[in-house]
Amino acid sequence: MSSELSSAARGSGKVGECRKNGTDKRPSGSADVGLIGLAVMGQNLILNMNDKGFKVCAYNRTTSKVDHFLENEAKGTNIVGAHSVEELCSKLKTPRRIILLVKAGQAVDDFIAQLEPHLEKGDIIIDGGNSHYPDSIRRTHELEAKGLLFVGSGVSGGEEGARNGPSLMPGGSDAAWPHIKEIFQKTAAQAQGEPCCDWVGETGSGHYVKMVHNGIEYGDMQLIAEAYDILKRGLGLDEKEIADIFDKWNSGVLDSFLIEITRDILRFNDTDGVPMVRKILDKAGQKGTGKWTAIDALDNGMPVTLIGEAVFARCLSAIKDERTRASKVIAGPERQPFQGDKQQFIDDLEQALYASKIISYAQGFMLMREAAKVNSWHLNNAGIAAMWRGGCIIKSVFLSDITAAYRENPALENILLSPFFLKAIEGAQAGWRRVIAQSTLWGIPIPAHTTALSFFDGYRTETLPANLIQGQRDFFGAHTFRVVPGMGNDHLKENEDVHVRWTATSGNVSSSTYNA
Ligand SMILES: *[C@@H]1O[C@H](CO)[C@@H](O)[C@H](O)[C@H]1NC(C)=O
Ligand SMILES: *[C@@H]1O[C@H](CO)[C@@H](O)[C@H](O)[C@H]1NC(C)=O
Ligand SMILES: CC(=O)N[C@H]1CO[C@H](CO)[C@@H](O)[C@@H]1O
Repeated sequence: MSSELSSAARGSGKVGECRKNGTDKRPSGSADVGLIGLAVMGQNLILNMNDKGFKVCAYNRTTSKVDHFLENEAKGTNIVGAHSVEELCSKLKTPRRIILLVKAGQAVDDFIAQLEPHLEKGDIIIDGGNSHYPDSIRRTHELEAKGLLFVGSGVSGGEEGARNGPSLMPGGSDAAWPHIKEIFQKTAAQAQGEPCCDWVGETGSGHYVKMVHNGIEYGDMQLIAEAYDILKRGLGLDEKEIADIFDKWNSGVLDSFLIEITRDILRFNDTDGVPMVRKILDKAGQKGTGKWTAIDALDNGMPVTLIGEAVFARCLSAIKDERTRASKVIAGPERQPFQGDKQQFIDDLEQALYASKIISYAQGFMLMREAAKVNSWHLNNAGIAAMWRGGCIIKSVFLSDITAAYRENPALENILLSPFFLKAIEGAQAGWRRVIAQSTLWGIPIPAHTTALSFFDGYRTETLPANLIQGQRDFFGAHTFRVVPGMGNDHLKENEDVHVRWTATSGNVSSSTYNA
């Protein structure tokens, strides 16, 4: 319905013209911030900002929604409404701050185009939706070219977070931050007396960090599910016993929202007294943000293996019918009852989950480090960890330790190299290996835990077997290789791409030579 309006707005060039001659001042008003999109998230965020003392102007394309909101949820508040984007813009203080909470994709571009004619230089459009970060990079450049400012902000915590304090991850036009800082930081969740919101960095970095956050969420969930499976099928515990273990873990190093709700889910019975979790079909869904992180990791050549495995584990769960058929045909190892010390094993499992989680976050930060390099972002690592401490699904005590590690050493190459996490992994390592060995013998799949340990063993290894891979590549494809420093000679030159005649029929030229 808005396509006519938006193409008209796009073609008009009105914003540029009015700014060029500098005369055409747009009418402005008294509201601190505007918000477009009155679905539950939008309504809750408005109510939250209102509670924090900001005057919000609400707009929805279906204007009856605005009236309904003002007469119901927003009754008796300072919230005002608008029936058009023009009216919305005229009710805002300058520089105007407008938050879009609409469906990611074309709807965001359409609203930006509708807003442009009613905006002035320095006004700020904030996309709080689930946009893919390349769109936010593009929108930052497009709006800055027109004298406007753009912010792409990750918003995490769902409807509940939006109402009571989400984790907010804004990035984009740096010049926008001083104008939105107070609203954002007051509206966000607070953890240890600090807001779960800070400036992330340039262009699409806010949405990028939100994407990685979601990927990490996939990883945390998969790790917890694997621990549950080990307790259930390995140790043969029931829901209540497992819930008690999660309850205990929730006051230790694993203290987090996801551990807490796992306990509560396991304790939840259906009306007939049967634990609800038993009645839930084991087919996991996904909306794509975990997949985006995994794809981005592949694109950037970063070994973010745990998130990748977490996404694939959901894919494997989804082919339930095929698994059911296979389960009738393919036998695993005979499941021996556990012989050892149960409590020791449960403690080992806590350490295994903790160590694997450290690896997952280390991988996530490695990915952000690479993305920062590729996109010329100056990412605020300590700030990112701090933002995730509260208000969002992955909130945990653990994130305070990551925050501390980056605050202590902002140039920290990898959290695994920080004194705190070196010690943590050292303490966890033996139990971690025992749990993985035992689960493998049981035939219980724990892809996230095993990939974490394999990554760890690879990361701490100076010499990997990639020498052989390079030999194979040169043997069959003349792809060349580099010589180990100190082992060169006159036919194997160091610091050069060299090729060996592996057989009498090997070519004399490397593939790079004949490609040229
Ligand atoms: C759920 O049912 C179990 C028995 O199956 C019982 O022990 C437990 O107390 C019940 N939990 C709740 C929260 O009612
Ligand atoms: C490779 O080069 C050597 C010496 O330059 C020559 O004798 C030989 O025939 C070449 N082999 C092939 C497969 O081209
Ligand atoms: C763009 C926009 O404002 N749309 C929202 C208006 O309200 C309805 C109902 O809550 C939402 O579904 C729309 O997304």
